Amino acid sequence: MIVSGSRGKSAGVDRGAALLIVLWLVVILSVIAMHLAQMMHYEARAAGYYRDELQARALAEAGLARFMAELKLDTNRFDAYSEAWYRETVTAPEQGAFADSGGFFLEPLEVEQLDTRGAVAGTYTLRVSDETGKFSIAGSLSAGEKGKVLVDIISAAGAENSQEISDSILDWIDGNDLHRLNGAEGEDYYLRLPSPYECKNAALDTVDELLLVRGVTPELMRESGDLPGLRDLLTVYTRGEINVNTVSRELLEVLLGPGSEHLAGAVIDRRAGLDGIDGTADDEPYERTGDVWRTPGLSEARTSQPMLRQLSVRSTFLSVEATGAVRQGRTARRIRVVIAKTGKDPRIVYWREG
Ligand SMILES: [Ca+2]
Ligand SMILES: [Ca+2]
Ligand SMILES: [Ca+2]
Repeated sequence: MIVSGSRGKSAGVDRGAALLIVLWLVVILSVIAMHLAQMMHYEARAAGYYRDELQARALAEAGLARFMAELKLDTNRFDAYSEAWYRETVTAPEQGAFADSGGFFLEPLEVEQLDTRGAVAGTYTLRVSDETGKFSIAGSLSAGEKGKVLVDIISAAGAENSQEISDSILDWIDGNDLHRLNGAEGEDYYLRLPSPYECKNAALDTVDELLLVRGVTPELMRESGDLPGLRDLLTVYTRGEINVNTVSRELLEVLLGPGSEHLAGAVIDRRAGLDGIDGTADDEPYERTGDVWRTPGLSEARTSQPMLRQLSVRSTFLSVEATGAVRQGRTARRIRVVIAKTGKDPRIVYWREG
């Protein structure tokens, strides 16, 4: 009896221990299951983000492809924002735009892409600016002539030390180490900075490289209020030709010289048409360079302003920023390109994503 009694007791203890072990196992398995579920949730979310990014990028590429296709159809001998490659892809006239913008600030047109179920999957928007509407730092002018224009352009962008910045830019791109009166070279400036670097002494690859030059600030590079930024006024792509159909009022005034606001206004008013807006159906772009010189007062200005000889009616390089967006813009991808419009077919000469 005693034996069977102790047996019964020990069986009870065994059952208790087994129950405890089972309970612990349940707890441990639950923790593992919860952990796995959480990991799957995170992975599903990461896959979702990845899918959104791929979709957004594909939309940006689609917008770009659409633009290139329209550009290929352009076979006439002048270029303006009133042409199909701009109006059909970049801006809807009814969306309105600001006058005097030279086309740079037009409201972008959002093109909705429909997925197979008919729900809106995302949008792409394009912003285009004509590099031929800007002043070329790489142009073939003499350093003296270039410097004169640069001083005025940098002043137009709102800088007070424009002579110093202009000299420093010319020192940055010229091949020697002799600094101009207000300039800066490696030995006397850049190599003495807390984080020193060499003066490039070679041509610029992008306009943003100017941020390395003494005196050039991020504020000066971008437009603010009524002031244009150096990005809107300068280019490294063209050889100096300037398209009168896309040049901004600010740059045209610099090229025409002091007191030329009326003359610049006459040119811009004619090309923008009755509504005063570039890139709309009523525009009257200059189709031949000869037409430009028929503007009263412009031929006379040409003799005193040699820079005006660079005016043309064609675009040779265009910058395009294509943005694809999904989920009401929560995920967006941007592609920036520069397109050469010089040969038979347009071709991309610069590509940057991010
Ligand atoms: Ca054209
Ligand atoms: Ca130099
Ligand atoms: Ca117009």
